[in-house]
Amino acid sequence: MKILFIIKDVEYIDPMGIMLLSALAKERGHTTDLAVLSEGNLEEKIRTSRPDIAAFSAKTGEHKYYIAANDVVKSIDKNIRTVIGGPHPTFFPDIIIKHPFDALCLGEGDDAWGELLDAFEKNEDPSNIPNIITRDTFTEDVRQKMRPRRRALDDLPFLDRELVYSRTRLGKFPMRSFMIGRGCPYKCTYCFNHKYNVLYKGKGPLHSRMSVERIISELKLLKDTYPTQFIKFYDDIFVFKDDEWLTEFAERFPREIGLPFHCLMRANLLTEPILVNLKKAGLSSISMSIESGNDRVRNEILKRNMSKETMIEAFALCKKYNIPTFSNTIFAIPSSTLADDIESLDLNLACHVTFGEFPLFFPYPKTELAEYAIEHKYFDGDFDKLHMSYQSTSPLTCFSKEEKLLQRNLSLLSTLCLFMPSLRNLIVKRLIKLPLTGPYFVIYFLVKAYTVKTKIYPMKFSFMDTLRGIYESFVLERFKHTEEILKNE
Ligand code: B12
Repeated sequence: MKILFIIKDVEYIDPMGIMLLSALAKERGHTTDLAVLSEGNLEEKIRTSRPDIAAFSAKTGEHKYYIAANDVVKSIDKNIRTVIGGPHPTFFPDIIIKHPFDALCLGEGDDAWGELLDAFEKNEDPSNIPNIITRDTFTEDVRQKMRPRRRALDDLPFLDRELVYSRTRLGKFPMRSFMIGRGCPYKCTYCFNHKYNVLYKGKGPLHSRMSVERIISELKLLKDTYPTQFIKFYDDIFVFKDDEWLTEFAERFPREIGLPFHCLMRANLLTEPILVNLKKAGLSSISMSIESGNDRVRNEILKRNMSKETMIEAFALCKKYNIPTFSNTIFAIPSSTLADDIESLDLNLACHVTFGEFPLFFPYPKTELAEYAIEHKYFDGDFDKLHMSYQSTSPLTCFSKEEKLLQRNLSLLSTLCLFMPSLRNLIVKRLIKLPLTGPYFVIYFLVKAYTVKTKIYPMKFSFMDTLRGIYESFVLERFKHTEEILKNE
């Protein structure tokens, strides 16, 4: 069969979900193709590609583009089977009741996807396949549909990067994304992981990862096939402890791959031996989230369970080893105030964070904090209204229009403040009050482009590629920071 993956757009991170699903489909002898909605030629693509199946992988916010694209597919040929999976439908399976998708995948799709393709090929009813639901078998209690978590990650095929690299600018972009494992045992209330763990309760370990051998074989092939200067490991937490796996990784990765990399860590897990091993392996920069500088908000509302001191020490350790840091901090959290957001900026300053982003809290389906926001009537539960990016305006009703302007301005200017800490008082006392969000966005963009390129993901580009990159990332960032107007609204 021919499968057409439909994605909204490409950013600078590889869409690993569809790359994996494409590889799995090819293993079964199917062919795959890609349509990118931002190119604006979906109808033509469907008519020329003539797929048997159209597949969508959806996060909350982008899901609405896929609902609209599904309508286009069905209007052209209702016999094309359409399937949707990913975090949004996993936690909002009702989407299959409201919209004409033929199947929906809950949670991991590695095995369910293959079985679904077999059923479609044989014209069989896929309803009984674990992790798959159809309109006829929709149930509120999706837990009973779940198969155990996949532990054997080494058996998964290498990502089909060609699907995306041959058709988009990612082919030439020399930073490649990779995930070595799955799962996170922490209970942060804004993140999908704690609910994923409830969905999979009793169905396998909370975290699994690939062997070093498996990682190195895939990255070797990747490096030999595509221009590659830098690896971004995108696991929520790259290492949990200083163990044999890490020793082997630190010894083999520089020898057999020899590329600088970035990974994500949790401050309370970062010890000196772990950092020394990561640096030996080629660590070039690291992400560690601060999320909130206020103890109540961080530990009671977000359930981060981490002290300020722990974070300051972890960032100081990175400074000691000369590793630039990237931090994420959430502003406009339910029950918080602007003073809390300023306290968060101050903790970033105390940590001497190299580059930071300060998105606004967005409720994601079924997460504890989204339920809290709905319960307190700060959010009406209509996820279709959400902007695709949490860097736009707070969707909560508990903040006034004036407060939202201050939050946005502080969010943009905090990135500048980390770059020039002496501006802190001017920003906090004066600049955030001015109606200059447009110019602040331009400043944010310039600081981000410079710091990310020189410190966080240092790579070499030709003059023309640098210009093109600046233009393309400006367009992407502008979209993330502005209110979107859907054509069909
Ligand atoms: C990499 C990543 C990104 C990349 C995405 C690149 C891309 N185009 O895919 C970037 C940085 C751009 C990104 C952006 C955002 N992200 Co993000 N991201 C991730 C991350 C870390 C890994 C996703 C991944 O590639 N996993 C590896 C692949 C193999 O797994 P997978 O995609 O989940 O796919 C598996 C299953 O889900 C399933 N499946 C998925 N799709 C489909 C489709 C079909 C047809 C089938 C059958 C099965 C199936 O099968 C796959 C194999 O098992 C996850 C966290 C995580 N640990 O998963 C967050 C995560 C997906 N992101 C999240 C969010 C919130 C965002 C943003 C909204 C944040 C923002 N900046 O505003 C944006 C949204 C942008 C957008 N395009 O919509 C949330 C989503 C929550 C939700 N309810 O949707 C997550 C879960 C993080 C979290 N902690 O909660 N993200």
